[in-house]
Amino acid sequence: MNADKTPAFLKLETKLKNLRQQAIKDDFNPDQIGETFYNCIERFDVQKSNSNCLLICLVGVGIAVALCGVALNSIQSSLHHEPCLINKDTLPPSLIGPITDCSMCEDLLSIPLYDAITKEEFEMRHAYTNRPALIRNAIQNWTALTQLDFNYLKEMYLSSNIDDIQENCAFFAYRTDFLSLKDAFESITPEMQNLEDGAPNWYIGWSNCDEHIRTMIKQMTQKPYFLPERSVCYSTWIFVGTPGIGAGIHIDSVELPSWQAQIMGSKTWTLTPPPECENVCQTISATLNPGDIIVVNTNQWYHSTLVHKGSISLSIGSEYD
Ligand SMILES: O=C(O)CCC(=O)C(=O)O
Ligand SMILES: [Fe+2]
Repeated sequence: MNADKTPAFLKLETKLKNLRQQAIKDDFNPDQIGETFYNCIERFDVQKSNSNCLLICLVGVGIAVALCGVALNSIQSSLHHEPCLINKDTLPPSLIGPITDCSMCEDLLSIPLYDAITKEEFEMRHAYTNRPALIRNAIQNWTALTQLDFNYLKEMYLSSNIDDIQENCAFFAYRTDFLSLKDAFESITPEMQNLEDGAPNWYIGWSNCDEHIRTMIKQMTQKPYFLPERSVCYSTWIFVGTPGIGAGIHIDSVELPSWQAQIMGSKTWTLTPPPECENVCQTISATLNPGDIIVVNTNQWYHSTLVHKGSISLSIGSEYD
C-alpha cells in the first residue's frame, strides 16, 4: 500500500497521526474538536487569517480530509481503521458533501446581469441551478430604499427587547471587536459613521429572526418579483458597514440559496468557485448599487464583499426555496 505514497505524503500522514494521538492524550473529545473546528470555519474570515484560527482551520482541514478520508481514496484506505479525530457529522457540507457539479460556473466569465428578468427565465437559468445573477433596479417599490438606514435599525432594535433577540439570532462581528448586536448598536456612535478617509472601518451582519422586527422590515420590503410564485423567503439577514472590507472570503452551510438587496451604498461581491471546479471556472465579481439584487448560492460559492467609498452599505437578504 505504501508503494504509491510519496515521502511527503508519508511525512504528512505521520504528522497527522501524531497530532491525533496528541489531541487524544490531551483529553480532547472528538465532538468538541469538531464543533470548535466547525465554528472556526463556518464563516471563516480571511482577514483573521494571521490569527490562530487559520492554523486551527488548516490543521482541521488537513485532519478532516486525511482522517475522515472523504476525497482522497488512498488516504482513506490507509487510515480506514483509524478513528476520526473530528466527528464528520459536525463538518460543513463544503468539506464532506458531494463533489460540486461545475455546470454552476463552467462558462461564466462574469456574474450574469439583468435589467429585468421574468419569473420563468429566472427559474430556468438561476433559481435552482447555483448560477448567480445580478438584477438591477429590482426593488424600486421597497420603501426601505428611502426609509431604512443604520440609525433607523439601531433605534428599532434598541427600543425592542434586544437581549432576547440576541439570544436567538446569529451575529457576525467580522473584523470588529463587537461582542453582540447590542454592543455594536451601542458602540457605533455618529462619529463611527463618519465616512472621511481614515475613519474607522466596521462591518457587521446578523440574522433578523425576531418576529416583531421582521414584521417591521417586511412592511418596507417585498419578495423579489422574479422569484418563483411558490418560493418562500426564510429568515432575513442584514449586513451593514462603512467603506472597506466587508465579509472576508468564506462559504456558508445554510440550507438554501439566497438573494441580497442593496439598500444603501455600493458593494462588490466576489465569487470564487469551489476548488474542484477551479480548472474550468473562474472567480467573478460584480458591484451592487442601491436597488440591485444579487442571487447566490452561498453554500456553493466562496464569497467576499467590499464596500465602496461614499456611503455606509446596508443590505437585506434572505434564503429562499
Ligand atoms: O453581504 C455581505 O457582506 C456578506 C453576505 C454573506 O456572506 C451571505 O449572505 O452569505
Ligand atoms: Fe456568506
